[in-house]
Amino acid sequence: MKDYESIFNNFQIEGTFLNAIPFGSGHINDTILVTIDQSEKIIKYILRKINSYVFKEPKLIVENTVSVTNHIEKKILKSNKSETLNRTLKLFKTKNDDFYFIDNEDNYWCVFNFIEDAITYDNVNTEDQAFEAAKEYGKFQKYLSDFEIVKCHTTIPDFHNLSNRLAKFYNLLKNHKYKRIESSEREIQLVEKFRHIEKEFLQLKNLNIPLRITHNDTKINNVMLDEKTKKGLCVIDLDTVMPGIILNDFGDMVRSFVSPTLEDSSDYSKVKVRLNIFEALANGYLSETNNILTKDEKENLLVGAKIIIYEQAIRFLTDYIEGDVYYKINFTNHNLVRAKNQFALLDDVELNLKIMEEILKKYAK
Ligand code: GN1
Ligand code: MG
Repeated sequence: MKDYESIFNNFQIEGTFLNAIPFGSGHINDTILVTIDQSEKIIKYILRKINSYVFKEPKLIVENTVSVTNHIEKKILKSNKSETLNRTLKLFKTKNDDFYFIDNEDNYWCVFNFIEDAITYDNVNTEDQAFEAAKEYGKFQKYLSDFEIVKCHTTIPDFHNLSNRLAKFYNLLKNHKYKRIESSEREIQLVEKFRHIEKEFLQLKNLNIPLRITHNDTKINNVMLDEKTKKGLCVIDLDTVMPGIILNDFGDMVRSFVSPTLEDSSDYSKVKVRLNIFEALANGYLSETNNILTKDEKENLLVGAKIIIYEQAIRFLTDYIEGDVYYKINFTNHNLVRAKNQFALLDDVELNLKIMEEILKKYAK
């Protein structure tokens, strides 16, 4: 185990270190909850190690996070909601005045404030949760709608480029060193079955779908709600904030909100679209963004959902075949289970597409 205390001591934070425990359910970075005694006051912080296999230039992630959190802070100050300022994300500096510390193994570490009296869910249970979480992502998009794209780095090129993901996947299948290809036969057929989604992805180029600053990981557990009021509080996990299209953010919300199951549940028959949850999501998100989205964006939000779910299935399957090099796993076939789950969800989205489109039209005006 890392010596979290000595890493944490590099930051400009007073007090006595009490303890550090792993926190949250991210698949990529390590997140640690640190507790400090500051003159008899117990204060918590989030210590985060950036995964340098995934993020080739961690410094750029930190730069993006600093500029995005500063931009949001200014917006909050302007909107006279300064009481919520201490409940949005903020990075702390090191004693060298940097926003990151590099350890002797070249790992990058950051420290954030811990947001008190807030909750995240791994699963949506109620329509209100879906509404509030989606509204918060909508607000995030609104805050960033005037952020200059050129000032935001693309930290993972082609992150949501479906064609690239497919090309990598089919390349992998040509390589006989991967023994897991044999145990993935059914899922490989499923990649083929949904291949029509790539056509829809490619057609987006011809539409008025502008590049914006997007979150790119709008899962239900990346948004915090106020523990008491249950209202949206703030969007977290800003590592993948970069130029992208809004369809991906809408898509990842659909992917992680609508099913009653977790993304790694092997109870595939229970993986379903809950239409009432979808409606609450659409209502919440569009209540903030309806005025800023183009007609083409609004008309293709569900294409975004199909693309993201399909892409995620391919990514999990790719990682399974490659031998679990990307996502953290808790058991041997974890990535295969995740892929199967996402294919089941994609099936149900396609089945419900017409009715989801009708619902969406009520809010995307
Ligand atoms: C990863 O680490 P986490 O859980 O925030 C992944 C996302 C996936 C997600 C699937 C940088 O996010 O793209 O959608 O897992 N992040 C990266 O749950 O690849
Ligand atoms: Mg993430």
